[in-house]
Amino acid sequence: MLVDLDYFFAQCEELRNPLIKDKPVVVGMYSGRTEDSGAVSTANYIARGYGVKSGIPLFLAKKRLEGVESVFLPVNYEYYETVSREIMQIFRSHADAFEQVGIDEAYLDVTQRANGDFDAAKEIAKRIKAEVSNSIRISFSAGIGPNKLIAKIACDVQKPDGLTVITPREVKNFLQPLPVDRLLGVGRKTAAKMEGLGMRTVGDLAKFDVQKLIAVFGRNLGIYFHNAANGVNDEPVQETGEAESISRIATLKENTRDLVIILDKSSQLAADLHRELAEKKLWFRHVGIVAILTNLTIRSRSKTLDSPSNDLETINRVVRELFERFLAESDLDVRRVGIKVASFVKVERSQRQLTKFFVSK
Ligand code: DCP
Ligand code: CA
Ligand code: CA
Repeated sequence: MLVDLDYFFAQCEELRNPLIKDKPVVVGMYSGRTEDSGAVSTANYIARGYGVKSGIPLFLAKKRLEGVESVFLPVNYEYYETVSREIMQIFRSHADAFEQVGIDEAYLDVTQRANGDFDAAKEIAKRIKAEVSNSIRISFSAGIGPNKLIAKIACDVQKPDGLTVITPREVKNFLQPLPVDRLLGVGRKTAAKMEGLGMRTVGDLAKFDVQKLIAVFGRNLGIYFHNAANGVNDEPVQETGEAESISRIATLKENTRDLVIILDKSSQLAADLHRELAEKKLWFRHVGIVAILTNLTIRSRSKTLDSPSNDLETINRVVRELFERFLAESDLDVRRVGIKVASFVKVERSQRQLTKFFVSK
């Protein structure tokens, strides 16, 4: 089963302010340069009715909603993560194996508890829907299929609050008419290439000679495309662990090479990032920076610490060191700055390690 929370960021905003529910709600990533610069993160379904969707510029969204009483809000990622964490806990409790993908999506292996029966799996989905709706008041869509690939595509069939089941017998008819780009891994370029070879639908791809596919796309991709088009996919639902890194990024008010301005922004990011570290009780061994330059190239630098740390001063000190070195090596202005910490150690463990370290010395 693949579950995907409906219009997630916007639904979270409706959750904490139900009064906005009847209006178009647009959540935007404001770049901070001018009042309306930035892009739409997501929008509720009322706003989508006016052609507002993820990725379009905010000024365009404003234009499409001209004269309509609507609500524009900035992204509040931390809040959405709290909501997501609570829901994911519920999802996890209903699965034999659980794999979260991104903030609003997860795969649930329910094979065992449904006894391999698709009607039983559908009942499980209904129970989860009721529980999430009663306790958190958030809706989601679910797709159920014989494997992850089918579940994911099935989930997109009906939204919001959808529930679509594709049994093994239905797989072929379900996939055949879909355009090739509905398969994970088929982007615009690949789709164009396939179209050039006479494949427009997944059915066309399924019938296409696998050796020819391999000749065009290479062995791994060729076989993957062939299998996917035939509904064959045996990737297991993989239990997900802790995040591997935590990062923050922001746009500077102006393009600059001024260390003071850059450090001013990065220390704000560091403070915010450090709050998350403290909350998750994580120690880190790795600090990094990224700089996105005026020509939009991305540069990064990082440093591994001698011993794990959990303090804000360390982050700021290393970030300063890295930016000083970076600016000495590059002569372009910086447009966006980001910081990252990684190689985590859980606090309980690192304290024990540190204690051991002191005792043995
Ligand atoms: N998101 C974003 N920018 C994008 C796409 C998505 O910031 N270009 C964020 C906002 C979304 C969240 O990720 O709420 C989840 O993305 P989805 O693609 O699942 O889209 P939604 O949940 O918003 O809508 P849907 O109901 O179609 O799932
Ligand atoms: Ca979603
Ligand atoms: Ca999603």
